[in-house]
This record gives sequence, structure tokens and C-alpha cells, in this order.
Amino acid sequence: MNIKNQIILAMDIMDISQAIEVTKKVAPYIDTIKIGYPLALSAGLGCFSKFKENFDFKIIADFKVADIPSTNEMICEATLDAGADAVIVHGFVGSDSVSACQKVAEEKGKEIFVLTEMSHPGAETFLQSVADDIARMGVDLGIKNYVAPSTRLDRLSEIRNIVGKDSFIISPGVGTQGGDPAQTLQYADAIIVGRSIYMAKDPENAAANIIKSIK
Ligand code: OMP
Repeated sequence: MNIKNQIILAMDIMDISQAIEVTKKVAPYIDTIKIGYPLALSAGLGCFSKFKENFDFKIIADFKVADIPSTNEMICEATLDAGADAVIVHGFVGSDSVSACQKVAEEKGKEIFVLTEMSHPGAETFLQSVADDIARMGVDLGIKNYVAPSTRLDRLSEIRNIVGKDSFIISPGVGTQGGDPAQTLQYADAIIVGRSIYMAKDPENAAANIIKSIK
């Protein structure tokens, strides 16, 4: 994906006006925002166009799509038609479900991100053991964009090895979950940061400090 800035804001504030206000403060540092269930379920899918009206940003819809192919197809249709530029899709559901999303995105000139391993501790229970296979499946399907954890650099590095240097990896878990921005960017193309920015007393300064730490 063509993301210039290495930092993606995870905007999980549930109040749309507050979400826009905070985003305005950090707008100079970002060109891509990730919006997921917290904001979309509170404000509706119209929040994508509200963000597009206010910012010249790409929007990644973090809906972690994980259903049968025909339902995945409908979810991606609705999400991308509402204005998202890309959608995050779970890989564990298998190649038919992922391909369904890939097909819809391609038809619309948009993109998907395949989630391999998640960043939270619970991902070690089930998901971690199949994450390499999920990444290999992505490669076989010709997927170019992936999500992989900043909280386990050994795993992030392994997933990078599998998907190759030409793939685009975005990495959540930086800051509040413990991941380090600079170390993560040794393996990922961009970091996803939420609470360490939007819950900071001074979000602009928080974003500026992260940028400084990766230069
Ligand atoms: P903070 O922990 O507040 O920085 O937010 C991280 C963001 O990334 C949240 O929106 C999570 O839902 C999301 N995320 C993870 O934290 N871990 C994952 O494994 C995957 C995601 C994601 O798909 O974005």
C-alpha cells in the first residue's frame, strides 16, 4: 500500500467529534488512519466519509473480517463502498474466505490486509501456531499487505521472512502494548499506534516524539 508516513493512527475513540478533534492535532504526522469497530459501531459507517471530508488520509477499515466467503464478500462490499481504502481480513478462516475479500477489493481498485498473528498475549494460545501457514497462504494468493505484531519481534521477523521484502507489513502493539517503534520498523513498513497517541495529554507531542524516535 502506498503509505508515506511510517505511522498509522488507530483511531478507536468512540465519539466521532472527539475522534476528529484529536486526529486534527496529529494530522501533520500521518497520512493513513485505521478505523475499527469501536468508532464504526458508535458512529456508523458514515464515519469514513466524515474523515474523508476532514482529512486527505487513506482509511484502513479494521473489521478483522472472518466469515464464510459469501458473507466476507458482502462485508467487504459494504466497507469499501462506504469509503474505506482497505480492509483488514483474518487469515485463519482460510484461502477461500480471504480470496473472496481479495476479489471484491481488486474489483474496486482497493486493497486488503491479511492478519497473520495478533499482538496480544492470548494470540499465543491458538493463532501463533498457524501464523506462519497463514502468511504462506497469503503469499500463495498473491497478497501484498499484512498485519503482524510489534510485541513479538521474533515472530514479526519470521513473518517478514515468509512474505518477503516486497510485501507491506503494518504492525500494531506499539506503545501501550509494549512494542518499540524503531525496533518494529526494522521488520515492518509502518507502525500502528492508538492509545499512546489519542489518550496522551498532548497527542501532537506524543506523535512528534514517536516520529523523532524513528528518524
Ligand atoms: P493501541 O494498543 O491502543 O496502540 O491500539 C492498537 C490497535 O491495533 C487497535 O485498534 C487494535 O484493535 C489493533 N490491533 C492490535 O492491537 N493487534 C493486532 O494483532 C491487530 C490489530 C489490528 O488489526 O489493527
